[in-house]
Formats: sequence, structure tokens, C-alpha cells
Amino acid sequence: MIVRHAIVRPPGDSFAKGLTVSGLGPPDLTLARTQHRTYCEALLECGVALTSLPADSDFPDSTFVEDTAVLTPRGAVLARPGAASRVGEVNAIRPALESFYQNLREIESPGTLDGGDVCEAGEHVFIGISERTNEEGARQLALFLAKEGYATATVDIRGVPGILHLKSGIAALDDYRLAVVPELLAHPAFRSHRIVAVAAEEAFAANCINVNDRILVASGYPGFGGALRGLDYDLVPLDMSEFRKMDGGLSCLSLRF
Ligand code: CIR
Repeated sequence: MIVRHAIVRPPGDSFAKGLTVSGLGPPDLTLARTQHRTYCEALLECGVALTSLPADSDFPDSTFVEDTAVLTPRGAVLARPGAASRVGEVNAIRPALESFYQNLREIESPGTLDGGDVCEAGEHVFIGISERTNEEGARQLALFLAKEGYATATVDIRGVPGILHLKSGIAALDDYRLAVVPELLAHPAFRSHRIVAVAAEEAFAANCINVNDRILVASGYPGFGGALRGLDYDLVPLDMSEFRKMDGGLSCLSLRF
């Protein structure tokens, strides 16, 4: 998919109060803001037009804009986050999305869905069932996507340790090839795709993004980085240390379309 735009929101003053189970300690806000700026510069260098929303300290996790919506070249669906503290983020992002999409659809109660559980690989969309996204939310999204011509498959990640969202454990390197953590390698939903296995000790690196044929990837994971270079991917390594402390990674920090 060609990425023309991205929406981002820098971390607000309350960033350290966000949800996390990483056990890596509190993030350094100044460093997080620097890392966020570097991330934005990388998107710009990949030819993306950026909409940078103001930081919103009412919602500590609001820098993880990806979770508020599912955007495809064919339409937009507002998510319904599974964590109570994040529900209000959707109304906060709505005006920005309305300026790009005429017909926003919405996940409705009792469905819950976080954008981080949705992985688009060409005509295939994988939808994670997680602690945040329930089966009803996945069903509603699958109906919207089917009308747009996408094939969907669900992947139950509940109980997979260390994987908050589906995209914490898989990434579409391109339309045909996925990066996948060990626990999900054998999942039948991925049978028709080529796979790059991410070693358990480098699992955080699985959350990478293809932006106009460059792969933005967390720095500090030489095995995965080497495997991608061996496949001729053009890498942009970025330090994600402060976002990792809050269970976030590269995909979570932008809505790309
Ligand atoms: C949360 O727990 O919701 C945030 N601290 C992290 C969200 C990361 N988002 C993502 O993986 N798409």
C-alpha cells in the first residue's frame, strides 16, 4: 500500500500514567518526545504528509493513535478500545479523520476493537482477538472489510505471553511476507504468506512497519535486522526504548493511509 498521509500525536505530560505491563520502569518523557520527533522525521523522509495533532494529556496513551481507527485505501472504521481509559481517544481523533474520510463507520457496543489488533497485508486483513478486541468487534470489522473486498481471518492471541495486540507479534513486511514471533508461526491463518521468523529474544522487533518500501524497525535487534537486510529490505532503524516501556512500538504511533 502507498502511504500518503499519517496522523501522529506526540506524548503528553501524563504519558507515564498510561497502561503498561512491560515492567521496564517509567519512561523518560523528554527522551520519548525526542524519539517521537525522530519517528516523524522518518515518516517525512519516506514521502508521507504528516498531520500532527496536539499532545493530549487527558489521555495518557493517546500517542498510540493507531488503536483508535482502522484505515484502508477503501474506507475508515473508528475503533472502540477495549481499555476503559482509552475509550475517549476515539472522539478526540474523529475530527482529524473526518477531514480525510467522508463516510466513517464505527465499531459498536458490545464490540470492542483496538486498531493495533488489525494487520493489513495486501488483500488480506488479519484481526487479532485479544484482551482488547473481542469476537463481536472482530465480526463487525470483518463485515465492513468484506464489503470493501478484503479477505479476513481472525487470530486468537489471548494467552500468548508478551503480546498485547496482534501487531505486537506480527507485521506485514509487504503484501506477501509477514514477520512473526515464535508463538504464532504455526497459525493456519498465515499459511498463504511467506514468513520471516522473529527470535523470541527479539520479539519486540516484530512490530515494524513498511512505509513506501522502507521498513521502519526498532534498533537494537541485530538478528531480525540482518534477516531483513538479507531479503533486500531497506531499513530505517529507530530507537523505541521509551515507547516500549509503555507496551508500544512503531506501528502504534501513527495512523497511516
Ligand atoms: C496500551 O496499553 O494501550 C498502551 N500503553 C500501548 C498501546 C500500544 N498500541 C499498539 O500496540 N497498537
